[in-house]
Amino acid sequence: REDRIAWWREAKVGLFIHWGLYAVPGGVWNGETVHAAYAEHLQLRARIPREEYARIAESFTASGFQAEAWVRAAKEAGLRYLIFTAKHHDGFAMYDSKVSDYNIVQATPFGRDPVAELAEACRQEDVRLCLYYSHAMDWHHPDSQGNTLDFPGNIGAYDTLESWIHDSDKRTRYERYLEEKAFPQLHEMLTQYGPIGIVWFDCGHKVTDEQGRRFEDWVHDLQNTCLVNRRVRRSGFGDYENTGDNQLHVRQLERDWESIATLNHSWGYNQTDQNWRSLKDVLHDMINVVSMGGNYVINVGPTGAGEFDPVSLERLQGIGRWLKVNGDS
Ligand code: FUL
Repeated sequence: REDRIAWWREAKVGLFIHWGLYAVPGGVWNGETVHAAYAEHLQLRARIPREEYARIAESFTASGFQAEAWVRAAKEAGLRYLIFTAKHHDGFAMYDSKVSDYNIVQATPFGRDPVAELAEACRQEDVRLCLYYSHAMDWHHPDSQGNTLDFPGNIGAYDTLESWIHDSDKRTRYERYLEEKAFPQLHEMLTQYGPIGIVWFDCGHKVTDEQGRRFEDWVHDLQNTCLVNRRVRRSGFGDYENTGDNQLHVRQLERDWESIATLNHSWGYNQTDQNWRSLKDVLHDMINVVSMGGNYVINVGPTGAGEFDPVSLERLQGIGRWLKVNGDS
């Protein structure tokens, strides 16, 4: 583990990119603003039936997507690793997946594989490619959590699994989702794109210790150098700790840890969220976190067209200017 985490300790700051089908509606559904801070949760918040949500893919042209532009923006900002949402809670794979045809290559007119293109651009620019994978929740797979009304008390993104864990039928179904989709997709992600820096799991409060451990081992068995974050299950799991969303510090400073922050309120692109944090505040938080020994990861939610919005770009440039003068390399 010491060898595995050395690059990450040195990197200190990274870039999160939340990009998926949700970027097209950008927080607005049928002309109405869905009052969710998290535009990537639109499907759940607006209670959009699976088949209807899936149709967003038909208008996903991503006409402005250029992997090099994203990676260069990270590099110029001094951010040395990039975490890309390979699959978020909506279950849509943003890479070429043979396991499920609910993926960007097969289901959209765009038809390209952004992970392959990002992997290449990251190699060129010497930025570590890391992949976010929503293992615990999948709102498309019929047997997963959080998507259907037959997981009572457990349909929201924030409930824990205890509400249904004693129901053997639901447990069996959930295991089926894990076997049919989650593990095989991780296998693809870790064998198709060369070395991956981190598999960044999320919502580990919805899996058991045993399932969390299996995910962790699965990643390390496939790529021994790949890190796993603690959200694979809970505190103490994975190679390092995370804060909650937009929180600056963890409670246990003895382990390596990372703080993640959005520039407005949403992670995915939200056309109505103009509540941008100032460059000064972002720099202040970054310095605060790094000086306490943590890593700081800043999030951008590109538009449906695949472009960073001008405000995010400006913040990234500001961070780059500051790090050039004050950073240690
Ligand atoms: C949360 C998710 O539910 C959000 O959508 C986002 O991905 C954030 C980084 O983690 O728990």
